[in-house]
Amino acid sequence: MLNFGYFICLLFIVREVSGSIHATQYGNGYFYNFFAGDGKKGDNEPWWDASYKCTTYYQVGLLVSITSVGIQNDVWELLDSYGSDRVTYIGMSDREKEGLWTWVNGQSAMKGQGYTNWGGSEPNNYNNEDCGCFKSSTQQWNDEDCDHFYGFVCQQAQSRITPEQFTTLTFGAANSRISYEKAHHKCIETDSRLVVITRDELFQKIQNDANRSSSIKYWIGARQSSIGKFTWNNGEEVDLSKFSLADKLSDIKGQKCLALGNNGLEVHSCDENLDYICEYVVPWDLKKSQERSDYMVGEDIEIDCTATGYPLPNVTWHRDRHPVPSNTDDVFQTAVLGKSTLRIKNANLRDTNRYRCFAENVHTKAETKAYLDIRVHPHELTRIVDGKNSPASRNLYSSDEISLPSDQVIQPHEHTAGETDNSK
Ligand SMILES: [Ca+2]
Ligand SMILES: [Ca+2]
Repeated sequence: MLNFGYFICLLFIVREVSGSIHATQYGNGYFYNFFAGDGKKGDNEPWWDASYKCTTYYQVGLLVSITSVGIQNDVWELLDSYGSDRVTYIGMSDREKEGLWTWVNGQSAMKGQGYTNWGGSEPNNYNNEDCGCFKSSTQQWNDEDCDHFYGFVCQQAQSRITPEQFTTLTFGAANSRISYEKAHHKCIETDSRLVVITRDELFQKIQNDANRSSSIKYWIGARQSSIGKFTWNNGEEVDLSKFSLADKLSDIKGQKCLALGNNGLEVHSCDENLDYICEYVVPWDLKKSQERSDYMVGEDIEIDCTATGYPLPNVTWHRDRHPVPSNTDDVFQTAVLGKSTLRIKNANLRDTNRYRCFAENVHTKAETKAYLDIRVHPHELTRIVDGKNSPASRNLYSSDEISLPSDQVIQPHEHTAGETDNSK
């Protein structure tokens, strides 16, 4: 058995631990990870261990610093479905100096200095409490003992996440070397593909490991096309200048495929029998085509949500925790692999809601989501009151006809207020 047979993504191993919760989310330019356990099992940790798990063990940033109402909302969105009695560690403490509350990113968590959301009489340092928690029951913060076992939320700038965090590599058995075509199909059998090495980081990662053995060569996911160029199996052209090719192309008969050898990339006849490396990628990098929240009655709304991964993820918009239908005329989604478009035709006040975008593929071990609050404002209603013409619309409700979730407050649109004033 070869050493690198154990070269498996850490995140993947941890996700397999029974009795543990792992949820991920994108929002406000951050990637959030929530880890928790069942009782003291899984990922419930004292505060310092939680902090260590974010930075070093899972390598997904720092314990979350809730320095804005947007981040506060993201954290609640992440925790909301995991019970109202939950207490979760967040990235603040006054361990350095009693009473001086500081986020792990260095910003102040003191009342009156930027955004805070402490509970009524908190922080009260009851029996010398030095670590910050998010209480799901109130969605407010409390200081608690640092040695309790709680779940925790990590936060990483979206710009700093890398594909390698989401990629799991598997190496073919060393004693069963096969042709490129057979290796290609072996990977497909496990919903994987021959590895695509378009980033130096992944190349280095594999190369470091492959160097431990002397003469093993691996099929990777690139071959020569009919027009002579080498193409990765995701369609991208191979940048051969990045690699030092050991062999002259003209010396090789038949169709040519790329392999990874001891000295880097090599060209071989596709019929040779070599080892191989498969990869799969859990869904990540959820992106919405726009972050705009405020719309006026009568507008057409169209928002894409895209996700990366291999196999390409299924992406689905939800509203009220149910999938948005695909077969209706006014509010619907159209999905292709890796992307779904939320469409709201001729928006009305009832379309005000929280919309969630989920991504999953066959390898998903955790919930990956982003969300968007859409608010539709009664602009057209004001224009009728003003005696002006209004476009034909199915949406001319008076506001008292509309029942909204209690947490949704419709604010008058600024533009509307200005128009009303001018007409007087
Ligand atoms: Ca304290
Ligand atoms: Ca307290």
